[in-house]
Amino acid sequence: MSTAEFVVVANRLPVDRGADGEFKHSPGGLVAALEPVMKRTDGAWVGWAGQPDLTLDPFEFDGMLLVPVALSADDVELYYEGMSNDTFWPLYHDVISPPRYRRLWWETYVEVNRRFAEAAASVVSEGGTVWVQDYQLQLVPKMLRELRPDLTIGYFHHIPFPAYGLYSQLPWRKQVLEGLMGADVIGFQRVADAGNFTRSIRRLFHYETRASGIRIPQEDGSTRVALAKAFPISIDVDAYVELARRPEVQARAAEIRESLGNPKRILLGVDRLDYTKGIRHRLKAFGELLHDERVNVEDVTLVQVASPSRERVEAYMQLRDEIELTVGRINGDFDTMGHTAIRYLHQGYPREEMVALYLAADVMLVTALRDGMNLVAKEYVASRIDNRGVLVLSEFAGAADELGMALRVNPHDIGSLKDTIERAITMPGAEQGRRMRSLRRRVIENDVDAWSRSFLDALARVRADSRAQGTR
Ligand code: GDG
Repeated sequence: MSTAEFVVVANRLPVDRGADGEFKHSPGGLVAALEPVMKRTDGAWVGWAGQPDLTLDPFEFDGMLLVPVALSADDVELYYEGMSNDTFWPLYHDVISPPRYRRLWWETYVEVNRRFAEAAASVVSEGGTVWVQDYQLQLVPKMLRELRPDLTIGYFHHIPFPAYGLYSQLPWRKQVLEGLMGADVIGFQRVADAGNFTRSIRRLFHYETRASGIRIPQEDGSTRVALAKAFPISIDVDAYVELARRPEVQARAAEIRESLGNPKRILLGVDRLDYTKGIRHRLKAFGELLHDERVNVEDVTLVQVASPSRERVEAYMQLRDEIELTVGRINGDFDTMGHTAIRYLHQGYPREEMVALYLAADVMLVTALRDGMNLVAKEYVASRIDNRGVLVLSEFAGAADELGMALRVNPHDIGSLKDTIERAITMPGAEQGRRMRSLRRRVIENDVDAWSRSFLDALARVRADSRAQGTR
């Protein structure tokens, strides 16, 4: 097999396999983020093709070498739905839903991580660079370093890293930290996440941690330095601006408003249907505003896109039932023949439609209870080329660190959430413009290309330093 100097390892390959067996680009943000680097470097991407029990040879796709890792139906259930989505996901999102700790899930997680590490080791060239993505693969950095000490290894954590008081619940807390410390650079969304991580290292390993890095003692008596730092992820701003400028997308935005009965204000929520996103809190606040007659169904409509997600995990099935019960009750109480309170859509849409929705929405509601970054907030801002619209943004989303001119809110405080939504609905155009211009500057300066460049520059620096010190 041919080898590559730069390799990305992620749970999923950047493609979806259609019913006809043909591969198409999958629309995810990570693909957009890494595509430019992949093309520059003739890179390879190691990941699962998305279907259980499918064994495929490596193949070329759009200038990248794709290296599929096979997962059995049992692996999907135990490593992916179990350990990743029912243990790490709730634990790392501050136990909003109770994490489940199952030894069999953990054993499969270790096994599958080893498979990813071996696949990466087999494809990366001597002295090459591997960039591991996210919580499904936390053991890969260490496994890879053991297999290939010549490599430079980066890891990026897309979700929050919790405080030690919560993290310490994890029965395998030391193994996971050891896995991550196998990387030269461990990237997080927020400064607070990097801080939680290094505090856990100090508590469990007593290693010295400084701004310049964690000092990890090696068996031969030397010290290896690993950098843990925040690199807030972003979006392909130009792609959203380009879509927002298209006349047909703007026409579609007008059509959406029309089909909702031209309400004075449209509120919008766009989330994977996930308990971390605060959809229930948002619905509760909106329902109470209608009940209190602070908003009127003739004037204001909430559009909630809740794209289907992790539908085989119990907590997600329950959440869907609760949300749909709430939406049904609110609509039953307040709808008129011509106007609906909530237009609820449990569907996924093409990106053009998402941008049309962003353009149609006067107020974007991002009320996550915990979120690594939240790209929807940035996509809304990027799409508002008219410098209008109001972003209501939870302080528990990583995006809140950068987007200071949003209306920031604590979604647990329903009273204040209601006040903030009302303030957004009634905000004068001049104030909207002032805030949106400032938000747009932030998002434009810090797009996804800047994100990947800053991470890879940091990785290159650590590599140069460790070579200079002869630790590699
Ligand atoms: C994880 C972290 C972090 C959603 N519905 C549709 C659709 N989407 C797109 C959005 C956005 C993406 O999915 C969701 O990204 P988020 O950042 O909001 O959330 P997660 O999926 O939870 O992502 C998160 C992220 O990783 C990156 O590091 O920000 O904190 O949890 O791009 O637009 N896209 C289309 N149709 C839909 O129906 N086309």
